[in-house]
Amino acid sequence: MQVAAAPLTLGTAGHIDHGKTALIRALTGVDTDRLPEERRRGISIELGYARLELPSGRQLSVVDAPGHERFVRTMVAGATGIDLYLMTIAADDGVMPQTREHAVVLRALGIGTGVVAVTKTDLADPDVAMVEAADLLPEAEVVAVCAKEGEGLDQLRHALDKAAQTVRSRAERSAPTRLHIDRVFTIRGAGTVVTGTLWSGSIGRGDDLELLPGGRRVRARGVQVHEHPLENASAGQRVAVNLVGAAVADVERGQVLAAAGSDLRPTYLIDAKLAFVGREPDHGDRVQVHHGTRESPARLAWLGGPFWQVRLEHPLVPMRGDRLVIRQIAPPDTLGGAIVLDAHPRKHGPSRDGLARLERLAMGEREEPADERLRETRSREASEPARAPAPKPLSQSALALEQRLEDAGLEPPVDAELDADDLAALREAGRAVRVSKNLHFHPNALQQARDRLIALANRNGGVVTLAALRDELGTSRKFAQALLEHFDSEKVTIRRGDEHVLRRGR
Ligand SMILES: Nc1nc2c(ncn2[C@@H]2O[C@H](COP(=O)(O)OP(=O)(O)OP(=O)(O)O)[C@@H](O)[C@H]2O)c(=O)[nH]1
Ligand SMILES: [Mg+2]
Repeated sequence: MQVAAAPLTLGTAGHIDHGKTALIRALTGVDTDRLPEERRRGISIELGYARLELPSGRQLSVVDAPGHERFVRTMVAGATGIDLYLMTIAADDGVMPQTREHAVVLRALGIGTGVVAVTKTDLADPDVAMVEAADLLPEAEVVAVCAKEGEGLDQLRHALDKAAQTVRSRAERSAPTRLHIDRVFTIRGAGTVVTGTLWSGSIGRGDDLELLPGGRRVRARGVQVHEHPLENASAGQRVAVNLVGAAVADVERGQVLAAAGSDLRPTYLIDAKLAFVGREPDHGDRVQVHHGTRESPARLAWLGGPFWQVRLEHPLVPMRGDRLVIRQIAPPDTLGGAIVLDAHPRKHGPSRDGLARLERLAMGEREEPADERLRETRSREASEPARAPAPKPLSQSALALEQRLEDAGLEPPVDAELDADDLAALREAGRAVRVSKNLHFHPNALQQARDRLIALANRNGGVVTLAALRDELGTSRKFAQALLEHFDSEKVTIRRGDEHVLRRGR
């Protein structure tokens, strides 16, 4: 008798045009390139979904990722929560940049089980690509296939079955319910539906749930897996949840759907153990951090050894033990990954005690709940953004104002032209920064100004003048003056007469 194997999710990976979508279609009959633009351009843009039945009877949820270098962030969002990978390498092309980058992403996410398909064997001899594949992903079985002629597909199915047997299903681990939302849409007569890979826990009809960040309470009106309604969906598969209590406009991709009243909270600070594939970043570097289907720019503050504090510009919703993917912003590239050790630390730098604690956490040591509560209080006192553990949803007018500030860049309107309440709400949410008595800047604009000021100073022996900064930013004297004073007060620079000197360590 066939015992239903626990659900697992398979994610594709591989360079653009290496045959991921064609292979999934050959295996499942589903064309995951469903957007008109995808069909016209012949490339995948969004994540695609299908169900795959293996020879053993095991069902896999499949997430088909795009390979284009501009869509690596989409691939990361798709790869989050998968249990095993299917990497494709075209026989006529071999290992290419996104083959490598996707391999780095999979490592960073801790996904160590999968199969490599060397594709398009009708076009070239697969031998070279098979050797390259074994080199890049030594743990994986390598199978030569031709999606066009159907060769190698049975062998690939068996290889996937074998790999799946070695993965422990998420449904067997006890962990709080978490689904990282990758799509939001409406179904006529049903209302708002969200989908995602259920990381952990289960979602059943009637469950009380919460959307984070924001904290909006919702209820599951219905649950489906691959278009089949279920009473209860367990972790490890693609799940669609029909929500009561939220309109489509209230939900966004990147939010986390969690059990109501869970311990999950948004955070702007994370202490983590980082691992890089190449050069280590410098203290203070700005990077892009991906967690679940969410991402944010962040500064990396070195804490000693492999430990860093990740200081985020937008909140993420991680738990201890979660994986982060760390990417370079320009030129975009994946630098490595991280394991979350403390999802709610206070803002701190390196210290002997701090380092010892992180080493203990990295070894898997548990902390007493009392210590955690103490730290939470301290973190709320010490860190500005952490003071608002669940940022209130901003009003439409505040969001419009944020857009206006962001669009205005380095020449924002004066406060007198703006709604004071909306401005205060944005300031509280960290989405507007008071720079002088009557000027607020968007944090992104401020970040850009800071980067350019530092670069300018570094080109000029560590010194900037008002005139030089004004020319560098292409803005007026008024704005450059306000920014310089702000950065003096932020201790980026220190004023010496008419010059502003970059502080050491910047
Ligand atoms: N000759 C031949 N062509 C193939 C084979 N598999 C895929 N192709 C072709 O290669 C092109 C790219 O295939 P896709 O499956 O779209 O590649 P992909 O990896 O999904 O591409 P992205 O999602 O954009 O990264 C298409 O024109 C396919 O028809 C194969 O086995 N043989
Ligand atoms: Mg594709």
